[in-house]
Parts: sequence; structure tokens; C-alpha cells
Amino acid sequence: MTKIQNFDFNNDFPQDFTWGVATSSFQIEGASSADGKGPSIWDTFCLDRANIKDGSDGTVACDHYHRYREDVGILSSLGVDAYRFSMAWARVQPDGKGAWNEAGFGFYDRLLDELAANDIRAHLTLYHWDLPQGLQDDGGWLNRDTAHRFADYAHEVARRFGKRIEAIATHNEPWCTANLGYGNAQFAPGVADLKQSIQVSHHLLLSHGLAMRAMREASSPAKLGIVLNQWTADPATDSQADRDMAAFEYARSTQWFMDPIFKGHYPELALRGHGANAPQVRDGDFDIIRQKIDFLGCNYYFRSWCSAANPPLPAPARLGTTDMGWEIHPQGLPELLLKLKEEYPELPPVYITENGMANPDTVSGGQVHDPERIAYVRSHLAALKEAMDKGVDVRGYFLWSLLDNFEWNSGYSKRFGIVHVDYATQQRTLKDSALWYREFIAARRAGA
Ligand code: IFM
Repeated sequence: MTKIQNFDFNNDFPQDFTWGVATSSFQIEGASSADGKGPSIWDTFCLDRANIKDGSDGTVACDHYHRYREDVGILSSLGVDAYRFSMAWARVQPDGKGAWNEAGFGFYDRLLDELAANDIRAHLTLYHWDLPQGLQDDGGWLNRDTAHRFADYAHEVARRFGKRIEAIATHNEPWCTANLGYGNAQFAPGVADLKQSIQVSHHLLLSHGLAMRAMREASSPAKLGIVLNQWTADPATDSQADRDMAAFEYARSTQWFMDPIFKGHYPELALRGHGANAPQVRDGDFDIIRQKIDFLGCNYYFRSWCSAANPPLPAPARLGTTDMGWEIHPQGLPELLLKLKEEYPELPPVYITENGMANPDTVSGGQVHDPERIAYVRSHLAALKEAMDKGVDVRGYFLWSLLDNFEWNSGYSKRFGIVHVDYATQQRTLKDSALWYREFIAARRAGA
């Protein structure tokens, strides 16, 4: 194999560090009504073509439901230790309540078998945004009862599969569910109401705590935790207005989900800012939410750049931006991790559960040259290593994503994969970044 790029940064990661890639159910599985699967809120959301930039949906996606063997073969060829994926709740419980769907569980059973046969550890996320439509019809995450339904689902999954899964995360990025699903209507279910979004965030946290308890009751030996998208917030200038804005942004996003889990309350600054929109919290809720977690999953893509000017000052983007328009800022990762370590003395081991970039990749002569993505990953790994050298206990890194896939309201127009997918033929082509990652992992193992 030709050498794609050398590793000229401090890449001395521990031998037992977990190298992986990540995906999620709705983004890759397709088979949206196969074998008794119920509809999810994303199936419904996509019915209104105006909601998705290219008017697409998840009906077929990467057809992973039928091609999972080929995809696990790719994972195996990459040499990853672990694969992070999510379960489509409506596949295993079509209505989100009531009867289980054995055929749906059968798919994950086969997937887990295939992973085990290839020596790849499973990191499962229970909820990556595809709520069963049946629960949405009952009020979705605005209905407190959904948190209890989620705990039932978590219990059943842990009971069935707990012994075969290395780690189970309750939620992926509840910030997005609350803020994009209920705050600005960019994501399903398409509601734009600040008060509702804040109440939803509380119910998501409550559901996390209830699910943690339920999975522990099921005596699951899997490590249990949650995955949060997190960022630091930097003021654009030294002005009081920019600094206030940055402090509030950090409080209403990163701390909003961390404080209840680790401190048993919401951050004061964010509560004050939310005023009358603050959530209704019942006695005992924080006791439920504040469960000890075995790991924290941190998804890092960018920092938040806070400018109170009109129009706002743009982020400096010294390393450029991705195809999503996101500033490339690897230094924000160690800054974030060190801040978390300082603010939360009980911080458990951390996994970087997502990191990667969208790039307008094309296949030419059977190859995909994506030096931008290799540079992105290298710079973030170097930054991650810096945080580890300063004492942050990080146990693994999952590149987002294994495959190009359905990028939510951007449809298939944004490519995050290290493996290119031709959606017309379902042909998979390893990009240069995949070849680089394979070589990088192999060299780590060899202690190079
Ligand atoms: O594709 C998403 C993923 O589903 C959640 N985290 C961010 C990714 C890129 O936008």
C-alpha cells in the first residue's frame, strides 16, 4: 500500500486506545418500512420536501439494512477496534410503546454477530433522533411520558443485548433534538418555539436518567453513558457584550447538559437568561438525572464564535471552513476537554464519539482524493493528544462517518464519509482518508 501521509505529530496514543468510526440508523439504514418497522419523525419530516435541501428522504439511504455485511467487511478492512451505530427505536418497537418487533431486533442481532465475528466492539446509541411517530402523535419529547417510554425501550435493549455491547449511550446530541427539532424547526419534528425546546431538553435529560436506571436494573455489563455535542464559546472581541454573549452561549449549550448530570442543577446564568422560558422541573428530577455515568461521549466539530455586532463578526477560520460552512478549529478540542476536566471533577473517561468533516468529494478513476479530510483528522488528533498529555482521560476516537450518508436537512448533498457512496448504485469507494486512517491505526498498533 502506498503511504498516503506520514504521521508527523505526537501520535503516541496508548496501546489500548479505541479507534473507531460512527454512523446512525436513519442516516444509513434505509429500509424505512421493512419487516414491520414503524415510521419515525424523520420519515414524516421528509414527506414535506421543502424540509430537506435536496428534497430527499431516508427510504433507501445507504441501504445498510441489506448491505450491513459488506459494510462490516469495510470496517474490518479498516482495522477499527469499534463501531458506533444507533438503533432505530421504531424498528424494534414500531409505535414506541407496546409490542416489540422481533424482526427489527433480528437485524441488530445479525449486525452484532457480524461485528463480533470480525472482532469489532459495538458502541450503541439508543436515540439518534428518529423518534417513533407513534410517540410524536402523543406529544413527542414535549410529553413527559415519552421519557418513561424511552426507559422501557432502554431496559429491553440492555436486557437483550447488554452482554454483547461494549458501551451504550442513551442519547446522541440532545442539544440538537431540543434546539433544532423544537427551537428553530430545522430538524424533525419541525417546531420553532423556544419555550418548548427548553422543556424538551429537560425531558431528554430526564429520559437519560430514567434509562440509566432502567439499564442498570437490567444488569447490563455494558458501559453506560451519554453523547453530547459540545463546544467552547469564544467572544469575537474583548467587548463586554461579546464576553456576555459567549458566557451565555457556553452556559445554555455545553453546561446546560453537563451541569444536571454532574451537579444536579441547571447553570444559573442560563436559567436567568431563559427567564420565563425556564423548564418545569418536578421534585426529584435532578436525583434521576444525576446518575453516575461510565463514560462521556463528546462530539466535537467547531467552536462557537460570539459576536454581538450587527452584522456579527465572522469567525477567523484560519484553517478554513468545511463544506457545512463550519470553522475548522482543532484547538477548541483541547480547550473544551481541559475546561470540562476542571469544571467537573467527577468527569468519567471520555470518548470522542464524533469528529470529521463534510467535503464535496467525487470519484475519479476509482479513487477519491480528500486531502482536506486527512488534514482535518490529523489536526484534531494532534489537538486531542495535547489534551491527553495534559491529563484528560480520553479512551477512544470515532471518526464521523464511516459512509457518506443522509445529512439530515441537507439530505445527501453533504458528504461526511471516509467511504464514498454512489447513491444510484450503492457502490462504496474507500476515500484516501479511509486509506490514511487504516494506515494510521495499523501504525499505532505496531507502536510506530
Ligand atoms: O451527521 C451528524 C450526526 O448525525 C450528528 N452529529 C453531527 C453530524 C454532522 O452534522
